[in-house]
Amino acid sequence: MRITALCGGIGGARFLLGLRTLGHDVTAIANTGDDMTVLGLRICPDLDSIVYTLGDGVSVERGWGREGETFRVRDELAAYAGSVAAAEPLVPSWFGLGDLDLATHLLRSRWLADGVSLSTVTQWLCERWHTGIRVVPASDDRIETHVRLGDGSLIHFQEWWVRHRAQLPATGFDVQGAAGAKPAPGVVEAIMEADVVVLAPSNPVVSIGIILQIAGIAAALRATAAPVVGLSPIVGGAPVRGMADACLSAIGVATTADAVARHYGTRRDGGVIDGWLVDDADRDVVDALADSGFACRAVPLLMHDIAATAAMAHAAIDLAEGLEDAR
Ligand code: FO1
Repeated sequence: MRITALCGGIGGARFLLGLRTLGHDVTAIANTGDDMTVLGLRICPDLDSIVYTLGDGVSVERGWGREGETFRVRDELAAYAGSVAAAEPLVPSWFGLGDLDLATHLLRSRWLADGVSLSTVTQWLCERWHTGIRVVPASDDRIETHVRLGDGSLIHFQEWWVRHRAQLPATGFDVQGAAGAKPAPGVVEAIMEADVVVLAPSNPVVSIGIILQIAGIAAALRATAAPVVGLSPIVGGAPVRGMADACLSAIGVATTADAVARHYGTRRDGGVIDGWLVDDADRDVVDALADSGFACRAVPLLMHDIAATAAMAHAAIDLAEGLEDAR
């Protein structure tokens, strides 16, 4: 079957590892709102988490960057920033660029500067990492998520997420570049021609939510003949990983499996999903969501290992297959 999965970084990458074992023809559409330029290098955290994870090169402990990483260049940059005034503003001391990771950023930045699209750059990187599935950025146009703080100021998502651990109260998220951004080549087709579309258990606001802001993608989800099924990234009232709760509260959505489903909405009511998987811990919301038109099931949603993740992916596809041609 042709499965198209919308996903963010760490959680999305883990989910793809399990989905890949089912042997379907998978296209992953990845968030690029986390992207940032550092010292002239284009950093694409979610794409890199996915490619490194599928390529078995990721630091499993961190979920980002490389296994066996060293940070000698980062420390050398910090030494410059600490002693040369002109260097200080260029070096984000809170953002650890690993030595192995730098090879990816150097090549990607050179190719982008030569006019190669991010899609093609990602395809080339996948050739080394043998990802086994197609990995496509949601857009080839540059978008960057910025966080609106209480005082109205904006900071880059990475600074909010990494430097401040999402502890600065946020009132919203502005995606710079989203207005003119187009879906990357093949993205709309991957949604329209899929047998099943899956929203991975990624951050619903700053990962999936950013992908949905790119013109044409939410419309494709609403138009595709394929059933659209999401997996809750919230279990028992808390994010499984990361700080989705801080993102959800910034947009006034409760941190529950139920609230996230309603935030996405059923396609019948103008939303983007038909089905929704919640963890067993949240089985008490299944009936209410079913009454609201969601095809809903409670299954184990913790990605302990690849087998558990594969079971989640299978449950999503099984739920999708049970749905009529949901239009
Ligand atoms: N996350 C951190 O918590 N600390 C870091 O220093 C850090 C550096 C970093 C460098 C490259 C890269 O691709 C990702 C990196 N991340 C880091 C993860 C990144 O912030 C992700 O965007 C988030 O984890 C959310 O997906």
